[in-house]
Amino acid sequence: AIITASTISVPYLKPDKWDIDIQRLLIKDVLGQGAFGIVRRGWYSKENGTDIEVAIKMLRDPPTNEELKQFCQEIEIMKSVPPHPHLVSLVGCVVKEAPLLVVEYCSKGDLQSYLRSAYEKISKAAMMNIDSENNSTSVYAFNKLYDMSQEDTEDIPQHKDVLSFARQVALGMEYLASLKMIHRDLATRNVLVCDRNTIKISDFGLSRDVYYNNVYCKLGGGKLPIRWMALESLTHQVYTTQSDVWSYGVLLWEMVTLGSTPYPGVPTHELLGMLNSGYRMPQPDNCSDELYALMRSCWKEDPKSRPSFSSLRETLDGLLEGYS
Ligand code: ACK
Repeated sequence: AIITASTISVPYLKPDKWDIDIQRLLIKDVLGQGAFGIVRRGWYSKENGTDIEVAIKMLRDPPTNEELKQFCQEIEIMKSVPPHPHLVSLVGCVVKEAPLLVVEYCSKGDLQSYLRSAYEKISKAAMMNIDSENNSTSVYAFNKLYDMSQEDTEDIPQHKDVLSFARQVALGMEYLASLKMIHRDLATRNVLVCDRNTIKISDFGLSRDVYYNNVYCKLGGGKLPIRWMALESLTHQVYTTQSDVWSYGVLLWEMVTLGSTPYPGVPTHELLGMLNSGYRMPQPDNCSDELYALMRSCWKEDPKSRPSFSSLRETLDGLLEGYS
C-alpha cells in the first residue's frame, strides 16, 4: 500500500535502536480509525529474515503541529516502558519519512468490538432483537441464550473468560501503576484481544508519567471519556492511579454487559449530578454478586477507599480459582 502522509520532518523524534527502515514494512488494510489518525495491518520483515504481523499507527494527512507533537510523545512513552505480557508491545517506529508507530498485531481486535460481536452472535442465535446501545439490563440473559447457541460459542466469552480478561487487564494496570503511570482512558475500546484470548492494554502511550506527585491535572480541551471518568476527574480534572481504578470498574461493567455503553439512557450532562448524589450503575443481569461488589468498590467516592490494582488482581485470582 501507499503511505499517503506527505513527507514531513519529525523534529520531536531522534533516531535510535527502535528505528525501522520503512522499506522493511509492508503496509496493508485499514484496521480502524481514531481521533488521531488510522491503524493499518501490515508485515515487518526483521533483519534476521523473519516476518511478523504488525499494526501500524499513522497520523492523518496532513497532521497539525500539535498532533505531530502528541504522536511523537506517545512513541517516546512507549519506548520508555519495558515490555509486559499485558501491554501491547512496541516493535519500532519510523521517523525519517512520515512518523509511524509499529506495534504487535492483536488478531482479534479491540475488546469492545469483540464483546459486541459476541453479543450480536448470541442475540442472533436467540432471534432476539435487542438494541445493544440502549438496553443494557436485558443484554445478559446469558444462560438461556447459551442453550440456544451451543454450536457457535467460540469467541463468546463465558463468565470464566470475563474473569480472566478482567484479571489480565488488572495485571497490566498493576504494572503501569508500579511505573507511576496513569492511563487516563482505560476502557474496552483501548484493550486488544490476541490469540488464545490474551488481553493487552493499548494506547498507554497517551498516558502520563506522574512520578513527582502522583497526580496529573489536565488543563485545556479535548474530547473526554466522560462515562469512564472518576468523580474527581469530572469535578477537579484530577487523574491518579485511583481514577484509573474507577475506569477499570466501568470496564468490568462493559465486559459483563458484552459491550454496552455505560449509564444507558443517561444523558452525559446529567451524569455528574447523578454520581454526585451517590447514584451508581445497578447490578447487570447475570453479573455475579462478587463481580458487582468489585465494580462498586472501584466507584467509591473517596479515591483512597478504592482497591489497588494489586488487590483487584488478587480478588480475581480468588474468583478464578473456583473454575480450575
Ligand atoms: O477492532 P479493531 O480492528 O482493533 O479496531 C481498532 C482500530 O485499530 C482503532 O484502534 C485496531 N487496532 C489498534 N491496534 C491494534 C493492534 N495492535 N492489533 C490489532 N488491531 C489493532 C483496533
